[in-house]
Amino acid sequence: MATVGMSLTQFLLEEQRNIPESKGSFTSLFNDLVVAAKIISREVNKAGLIDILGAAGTVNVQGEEVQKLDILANDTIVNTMEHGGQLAAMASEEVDDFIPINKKYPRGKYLLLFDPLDGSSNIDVNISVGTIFSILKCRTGNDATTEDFLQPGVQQVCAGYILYGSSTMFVYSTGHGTHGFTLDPSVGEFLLSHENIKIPDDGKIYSANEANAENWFPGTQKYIRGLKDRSRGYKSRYVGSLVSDFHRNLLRGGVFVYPSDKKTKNGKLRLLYEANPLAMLVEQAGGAASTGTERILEVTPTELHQRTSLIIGSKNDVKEAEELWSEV
Ligand code: P6P
Repeated sequence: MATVGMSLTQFLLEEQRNIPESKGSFTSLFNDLVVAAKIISREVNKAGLIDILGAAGTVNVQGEEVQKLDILANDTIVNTMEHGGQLAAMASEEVDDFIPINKKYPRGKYLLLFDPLDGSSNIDVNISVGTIFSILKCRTGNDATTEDFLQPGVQQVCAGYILYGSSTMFVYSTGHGTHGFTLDPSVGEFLLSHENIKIPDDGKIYSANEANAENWFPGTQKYIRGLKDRSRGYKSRYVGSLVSDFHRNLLRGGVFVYPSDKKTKNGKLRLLYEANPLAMLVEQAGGAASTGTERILEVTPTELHQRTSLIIGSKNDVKEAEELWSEV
């Protein structure tokens, strides 16, 4: 029986008891991920104090300038996760190809995909950033290839994010609800603070980068224009950090829209390690996630760093957007 303040590790063990086929391997993998999250949290929270701010000068596969914390977060996850013996391979937003497990370590049956520090361009101005992760089973055993990662989001066995904000939160789902834990630095544990999160069916917040409006397709423009009708009482809230915008809407209700448009035909956000994990979390919380024309979790990926149009949040808001959506 879960109680507020229960540690994430205890909660997971309780949850695993309800999943007959689960062995210790998933729990061991998950606990390694929790350790990585605590290390990244420590570094992100120190960032203002040590000379780690500022771009590292390199450019990642997305063509974006890489901040030093991006590198640290990526390396922390890889180094913490690779020796646990539960992974067949990993994939990171920061790395072109998938990351095989060093031959000196045993391999397992899971695949870990992650955006190590989403929203990193906000680090220098102290806006919250986050790690987003997705866990799949490697269907070909433990000798992974890129194709093993190209599974629709409904195949995820676990998804979650860590939000490094005014407090550090770990939010995850294994398909049995979406649950939130808050780090108590004095104990060094994530403690249950938001059990079985439910997103309101209707929100009063919309999140979109309206500087892109002139490139939006007519359906998007019509949808957002409709939300501006003052009688509907919507507020616009856009941080520019996906995990922050998503987390606020998850708790209060609302919709986040980053559509494909005339300039970015495939959208900006990544399907495998951004849209899919958040889509699993929001559906487990009673919300919805769509490309505008298709349920995010049913999109069959064709490449590792594939982009997607994303509408995600309160189910009735997403439904209204889909009714108006157009791709031209
Ligand atoms: P724009 C950050 O770079 C990010 O990947 C997400 O965290 C965020 O939601 C989005 O891009 C912001 O993009 O084009 O509005 O700056």
